[in-house]
Amino acid sequence: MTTHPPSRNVGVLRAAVYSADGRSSTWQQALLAHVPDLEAELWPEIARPGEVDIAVAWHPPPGMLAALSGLRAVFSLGAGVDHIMALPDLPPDLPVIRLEDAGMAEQMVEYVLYGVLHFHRDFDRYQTERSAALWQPRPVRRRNETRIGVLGLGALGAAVAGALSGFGFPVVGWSRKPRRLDAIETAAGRAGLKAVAARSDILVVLLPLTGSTRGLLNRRVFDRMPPGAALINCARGELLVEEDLLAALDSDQLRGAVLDVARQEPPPPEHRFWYHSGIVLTPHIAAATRIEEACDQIAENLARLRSGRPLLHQVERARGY
Ligand code: NDP
Ligand code: OXD
Repeated sequence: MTTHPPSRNVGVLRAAVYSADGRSSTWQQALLAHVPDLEAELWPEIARPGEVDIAVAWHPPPGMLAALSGLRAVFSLGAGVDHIMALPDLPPDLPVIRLEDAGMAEQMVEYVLYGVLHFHRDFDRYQTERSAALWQPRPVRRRNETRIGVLGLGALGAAVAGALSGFGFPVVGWSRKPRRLDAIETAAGRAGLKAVAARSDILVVLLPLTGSTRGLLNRRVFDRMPPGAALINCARGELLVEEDLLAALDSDQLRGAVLDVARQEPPPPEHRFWYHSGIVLTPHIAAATRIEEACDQIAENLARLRSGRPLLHQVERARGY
């Protein structure tokens, strides 16, 4: 159920901006350049918190939304909104807006293609053999012999599935509701997940983190995958039961994993993700928000907010994404 923000006849909109990655000022300047009649202040230096209309945030600290008592919407500076949905002070009816693509789909396609080729062309095995000074060419598989499953067929998953399929890999995609995509087999629901896992030599994860997806990548899924299959998780660390992945790698049920995310970021120094030979670990860089595209989306939504029209890319609070 999407809710419409109340229309209010305001000339100037007031925004509170906060980005936990230290780029709050960059966002503030970009928003001011894109949106006429916007007053944007940096959290927590807000002159009249009760008169702020919108929060624009990446990982807002607890207490920020509660202090902005007149908020009409909160905008995520990323595609994911789990950092907002988890806030204990998130008002139940406040519209939560996410970014859709905003330059991320193209980067995500590149990241996943790298991961897929890592396993498809045996770069993981050559890397291991190199440390033993082993010079051992392997036969090259055809693309149609490496089956790929893509979990999540939204803005990013559908772009990735389409690109891999266009490249000649057989792709099956999985979503919550049944979806149709050109030239891509699709499945939905829990039974669909079992079937997708069973036929994925490489499983790519592009699901949002919600109550239904937390811990979804676990031993049961890994046991269903073909022996020697691989995982690419570029969504959220909490989707994965990390101990189950490590056990699956140690027993050779899985051959390797490319991970852009972890339950704790960065993982603590002693975490096995840092030094496990079967894991490629990157610091949450698969796809970064492009500021220009993001500001265009926010500007369009602020024009809608002013005129009382429904906002774009609004999260369905009940389903969590
Ligand atoms: P979307 O909301 O566009 O798509 C989400 C997809 O996941 C939809 O296809 C949806 O199904 C599916 N889905 C959600 N819940 C379930 C479920 N319980 N069972 C099956 N399918 C489900 O998200 P995006 O594509 O924009 O982004 C996906 C995620 O990628 C983000 O939430 C974020 O966590 C992560 N991300 C990571 C980045 C990085 O750099 N590592 C960068 C950007 C995003 P349906 O189609 O039926 O609705
Ligand atoms: C996002 C991310 O959700 O970068 O946009 O993780």
